[in-house]
Amino acid sequence: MSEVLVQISTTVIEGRLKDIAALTNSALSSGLTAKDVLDKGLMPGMDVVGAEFKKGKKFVPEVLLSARTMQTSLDILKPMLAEAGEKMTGKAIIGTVKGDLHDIGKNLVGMMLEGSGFEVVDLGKDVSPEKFVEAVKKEKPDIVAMSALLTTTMRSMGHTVTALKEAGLRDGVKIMIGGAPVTSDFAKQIGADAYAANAPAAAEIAKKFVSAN
Ligand code: B1M
Repeated sequence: MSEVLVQISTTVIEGRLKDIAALTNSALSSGLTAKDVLDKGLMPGMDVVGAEFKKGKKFVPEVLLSARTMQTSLDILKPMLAEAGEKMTGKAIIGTVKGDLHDIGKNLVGMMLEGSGFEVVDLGKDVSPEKFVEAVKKEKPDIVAMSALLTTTMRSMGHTVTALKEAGLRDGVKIMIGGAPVTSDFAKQIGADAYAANAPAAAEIAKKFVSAN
């Protein structure tokens, strides 16, 4: 594999934010495509970060730095990917549910999804069921990802599933939920399709959902 792609992977793994733009530009000027940089440089790097996080070898601040490093490169690549009509893995909308202002975990999940090739529409925090419904109508995503960090706001996840059902949109999307107080049992209880314990798990589950389509 091209040396510069190996360097890009390593730079993501090590979270060397200041080096990634120059490396991305150098890969592109050497004739590699934006898709090469994404598939053979950024994604393999982020896969390693996800695996190390799962094993407890990397911690949240390091993962965030790697995700930001990847994001910086993606910002350069995105217009080229769009121009080349490259198909993304899928489309996801993500938000922290109504009443909840915690967004660090949600941002991490969003970045991991982007690192797995998803187009991510981030609705932000304190997102009402109605806003999720509007966004599903407008964006037509494959995945709806919800985050909640408070026991008091978890119930809004259920309200969102109900609102999507009432709007006739439930069957067109896969619904994933996560956040510290959330469990797999709770996901079943509210009729979500999956619970993800952390950002790499969310990305893995989302990839499985779209590849099963
Ligand atoms: Co708040 N807070 N907070 N807080 N806060 C907690 C969550 C709390 C556990 C602290 C405590 O009491 N020990 C507690 C909740 C108790 C409960 O309900 N069980 C709490 C409380 C009570 C509150 C307030 C009510 C405090 C007050 O004002 N009295 C208030 C509520 C405000 C509101 O939301 N309406 C409040 C406010 C805040 C700050 C604004 C100060 C700040 C948030 C800043 C921000 O997010 N921009 C804050 C913070 C930072 C925390 C703690 C310290 C850290 C949360 C965090 O970012 N963790 C937290 C205590 C703790 O967890 N140690 C706490 C790091 C993050 C990477 O992890 O979000 O769990 P996490 O995300 C993980 C997974 O959960 C999963 O993947 C992520 C990465 O692997 N995941 C998903 C998350 N979302 C996912 C979505 C998915 C999949 C996976 O979709 C498919």
